[in-house]
Amino acid sequence: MLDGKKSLFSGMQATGTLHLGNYLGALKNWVELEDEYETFYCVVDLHSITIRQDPAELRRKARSLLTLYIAAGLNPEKNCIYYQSHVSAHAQLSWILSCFTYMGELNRMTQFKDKAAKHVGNINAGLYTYPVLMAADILLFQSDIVPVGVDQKQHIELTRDIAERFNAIYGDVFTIPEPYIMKTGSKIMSLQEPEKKMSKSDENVNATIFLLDDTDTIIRKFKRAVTDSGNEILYLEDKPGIKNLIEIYSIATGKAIKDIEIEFDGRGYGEFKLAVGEAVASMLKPIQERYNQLGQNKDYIDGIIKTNAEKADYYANKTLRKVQKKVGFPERIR
Ligand code: ATP
Ligand code: LTN
Repeated sequence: MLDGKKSLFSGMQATGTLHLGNYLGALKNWVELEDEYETFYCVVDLHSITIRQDPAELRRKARSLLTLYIAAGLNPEKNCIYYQSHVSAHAQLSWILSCFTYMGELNRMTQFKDKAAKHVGNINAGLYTYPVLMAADILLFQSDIVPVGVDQKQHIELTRDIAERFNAIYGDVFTIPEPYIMKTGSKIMSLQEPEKKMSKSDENVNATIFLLDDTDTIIRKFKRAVTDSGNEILYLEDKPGIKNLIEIYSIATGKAIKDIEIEFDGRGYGEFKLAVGEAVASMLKPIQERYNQLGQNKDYIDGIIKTNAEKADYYANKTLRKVQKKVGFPERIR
């Protein structure tokens, strides 16, 4: 809760280009929450450097991501969209919370295990304490909910544990956040290996639909999507390839899964894949057009970056000051 209104925080890393999983699992759902919540959507550039980045590329990608947030429909007048590195309270609270997080807890984080396995040459302490910084992000804004894909659930559970531990010692300092995960779209699978989630860092480009892919590329990737044995369009657990495509088509068109099965009864995989590709391309087209327009409007984006960082900084520091006082840091003399 912030100033009597429910609040929420979510973020994405400024690495790679956004893909359909990021959009359907997270971003698309964010757009519907602006009236009910005080919202904070962050480009989490501090998290990005847990993997080695090229500085110029990181800056470019961070700006592109922030622009995509707006292009996807987040109104920057209503939603606070900003860079994590512009609000120093994130790093400050993260340090304090790291003193309330056990190594045993961090050892259990599956994202750490996955990333450590992928980057054996650079298993740095930041990669390990990544979830603590994420807890700081969420708790700074007294978030009631955190809209994410299902892969982030474990991090939010840890955030709750840290917040409860802190509150048990110092009183009611933090709101305890709930994960907000959609039933459909919260885990979009790779088009090439449908038992793996769609990911930015997949080496096979055909596995992932990027939000800025053009129509031909999107259709080509869907045509090449790996499907299961058989030829029927049915939503079944043991047919992960076609199940994933049905789910994507359902969200892209707003049609119910049952109706899709009826619509494509007897029509075969080839025809269905083309329909999915076309539906996704037309869902993404307006976002791409808006993204290109916004890219030409430097002053407008700069203005948003400035004013929203100030707003985020104000709320974040309110919580940070409270925490600093609770743990016993001396008050500032003004
Ligand atoms: P990487 O593949 O490099 O680990 P990522 O694609 O998982 O990156 P993140 O920046 O970690 O991207 O995730 C941003 C948001 O998108 C999070 O809320 C995450 O849960 C969601 N998300 C990521 N992948 C998927 C997916 N395949 N399906 C649904 N949601 C997803
Ligand atoms: N770890 C998240 C990104 C992230 C985030 C957050 C999401 C960083 N801080 C706070 C929600 C709330 C990911 O998607 N990989």
